[in-house]
Amino acid sequence: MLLRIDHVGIACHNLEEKIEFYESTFGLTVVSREVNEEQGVKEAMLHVTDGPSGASYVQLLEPLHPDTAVGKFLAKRGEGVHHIGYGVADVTQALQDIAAKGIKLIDERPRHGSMGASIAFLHPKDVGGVLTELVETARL
Ligand code: CMX
Ligand code: CO
Repeated sequence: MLLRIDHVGIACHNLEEKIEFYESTFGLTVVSREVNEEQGVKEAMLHVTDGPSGASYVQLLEPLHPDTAVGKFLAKRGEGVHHIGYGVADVTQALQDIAAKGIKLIDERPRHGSMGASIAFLHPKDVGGVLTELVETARL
């Protein structure tokens, strides 16, 4: 069901500072910057590599307000890995298959993610403490 690691989501206080760090330390390149009001984030995707089933990225996330998913996470745990995003061919189908196994979904239906992707989150409590995102890449 999982095609690849699409991205690792990293929570930070200052997006511009973290972009500079990832660029200068690892030589990564920003391919997209977006504000996603629905998810409560200002974010950047940095390209890591291309594989047979698509690309992989680092997703840097700064909260728009303290009372958001990433804002609450930062207050509780500080900066660090926030979630893992896995590539899937069909996010609606994957959600249905995973829900049928009794795993709690955060999103019953896909939402809009970075770069036109359709995304959905699974609850960390049912995935061993890992907030897990499913990503269906936008078709060109
Ligand atoms: N990873 C693992 N556990 C997490 C977590 C995370 N990122 N965020 C919260 N939790 C845990 C908390 O530690 C807490 O555990 P305890 O009950 O043991 O203390 C529990 O989940 C509840 O946490 P909370 O702070 O009360 O937060 P909420 O329940 O309000 O929200 C969650 C938690 C996961 C449902 C919410 O963050 C969410 O809906 N996330 C999905 C959307 C999202 O993260 N969007 C931003 C990224 C967008 C993108 O990738 O494009
Ligand atoms: Co993500």
